[in-house]
Amino acid sequence: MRFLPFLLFLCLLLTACGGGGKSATIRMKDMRYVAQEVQAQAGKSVTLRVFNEDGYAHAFDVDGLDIHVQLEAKERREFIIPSLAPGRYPFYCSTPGHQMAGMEGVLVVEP
Ligand SMILES: [Cu+2]
Repeated sequence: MRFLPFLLFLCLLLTACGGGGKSATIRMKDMRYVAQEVQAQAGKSVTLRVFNEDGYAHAFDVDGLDIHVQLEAKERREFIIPSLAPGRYPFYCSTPGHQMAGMEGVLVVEP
């Protein structure tokens, strides 16, 4: 039972970390972003979960947040952004031809 205080502490820590932030899921499917507009709140940490549901690779690019990553088929990635300034952050897939085919969206951060 001597681990109990540690476990309680861990629970509190996880609650504290998880309580303030919000998460947003961005799914890629059939050569597009399933939700083309994703909302977040300014000044709070946001966890962006990006999931490539397609059977081929995509990219996830947000110039305004300096995010540029490749996602293999069925790959998931998570980005924790400590604090966002209000505004619109367009995202797109930089794999050649994909943005032209409609792979773009925007992260809207409300004040
Ligand atoms: Cu793509």
